[in-house]
Amino acid sequence: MAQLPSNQQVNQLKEIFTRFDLDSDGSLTHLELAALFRSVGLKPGDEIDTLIAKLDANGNGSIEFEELVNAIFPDSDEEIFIDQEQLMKAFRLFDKDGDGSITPIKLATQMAKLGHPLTYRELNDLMNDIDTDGDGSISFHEFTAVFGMPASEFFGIRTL
Ligand SMILES: [Ca+2]
Ligand SMILES: [Ca+2]
Ligand SMILES: [Ca+2]
Repeated sequence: MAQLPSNQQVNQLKEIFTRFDLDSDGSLTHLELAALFRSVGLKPGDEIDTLIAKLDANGNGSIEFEELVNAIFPDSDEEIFIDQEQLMKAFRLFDKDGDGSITPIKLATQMAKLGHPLTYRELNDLMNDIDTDGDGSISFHEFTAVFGMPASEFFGIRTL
């Protein structure tokens, strides 16, 4: 059985990825891959096209971090990507004004934008579930606790 990548391995890969993602758009293009090839002493050529064709799972012509990880650790699970950094990104998605808490209104607004409008009752239930200290808003800590569970899919966010 293949080993799942450790967080450290994923982080190392992320570092490499970030270094070569020259325009920081979250994907490696042909040009950026060529730079990566040169840095490890390989001559970029047709191999890059072959590589892209092989790794580009969603067919958009460039390599996203997930595609790179899936290629290097084929048995890795998506859940591995829900690390602190990504949780923070997801949190900020809801916390539009950046005050460090998600109020019911912010939650409802963003869920509607994501195509999952909530009824008043659903919103209430959700708040009750997540707002464990009962102060009426969701802190990052509370948010993290929920995303650590399979219920994360409830939000309709898998990889950001
Ligand atoms: Ca890029
Ligand atoms: Ca792609
Ligand atoms: Ca709270």
